[in-house]
Amino acid sequence: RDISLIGVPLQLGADRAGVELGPHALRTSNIQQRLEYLGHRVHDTGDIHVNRLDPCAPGEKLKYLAEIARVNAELAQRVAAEMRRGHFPLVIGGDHSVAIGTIKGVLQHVNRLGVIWFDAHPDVNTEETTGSGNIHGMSLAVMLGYGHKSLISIGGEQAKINPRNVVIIGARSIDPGERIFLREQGIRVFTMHEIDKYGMRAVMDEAMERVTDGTDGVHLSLDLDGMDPQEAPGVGTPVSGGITYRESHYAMETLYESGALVSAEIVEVNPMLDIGNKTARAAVELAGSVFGERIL
Ligand code: DIR
Ligand code: MN
Ligand code: MN
Ligand code: MN
Repeated sequence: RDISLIGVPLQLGADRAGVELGPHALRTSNIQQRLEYLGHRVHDTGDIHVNRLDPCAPGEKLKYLAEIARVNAELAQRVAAEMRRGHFPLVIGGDHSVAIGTIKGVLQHVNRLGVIWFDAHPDVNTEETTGSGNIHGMSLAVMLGYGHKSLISIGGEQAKINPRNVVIIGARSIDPGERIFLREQGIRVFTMHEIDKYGMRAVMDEAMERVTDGTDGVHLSLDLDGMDPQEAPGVGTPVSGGITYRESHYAMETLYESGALVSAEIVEVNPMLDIGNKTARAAVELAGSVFGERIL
């Protein structure tokens, strides 16, 4: 398989320094070599340029909106172009607002897209419900057609995903407004409670059924804070009680086996908050499992 790496050194969506170093950390942790060892051809297309901005006004509800919209519009074009030449787009962030550009780009090629959202958070806030004003907490809502016009219009307003084909895995920090939104949209959320109760195997069985039901492909949105902070401490918003190292790999291995994956992003790795290089290393190891690495 041809895989195109696209780096997005964006931190404006998290409004926290360090996550812009994520692409560099994943590269120096040998993500390219790891995937090439599995037999893939990896094309590193470099980073998308992000402008440095002055801190925005306090209390802002859509912080750094203009630059985040600009970067994601460019990312959507880059992703669409890589898919046009038959490559699998693997976006490395950067904060989770980059999901907007990735998925909008994928939707130029795949009409009905299933989405696996691996995350401690559901990221379904809007301008109305956000407490932080951070756009990385809004990206899944945008993909469902809710949010600021300058974000939902990227790649066309009709480019969105069906809530029936979205699953969230690992959620354990959900804002009050998000709870209402998830219920209204009927999104299947596998919180840590469901993972405890049924186990990752049963969760992935149902998850894969949902995201492949009537779709033409599946996107993986991998936020490293979905993993337990003991395994992935280098994230901006750690929440204890997360997905274990093996459960995470099992989920990635299942995705690979399905053969349905068409695109992916790995986000929220923050080397400035990491212990050693543990989180970037875990991210690269998970990427291995996503692309076919097996123990035996
Ligand atoms: C919180 C945190 N729900 C927010 N979201 C994060 O700011 O909207 N998402 N950290 O990954
Ligand atoms: Mn090629
Ligand atoms: Mn997230
Ligand atoms: Mn998160």
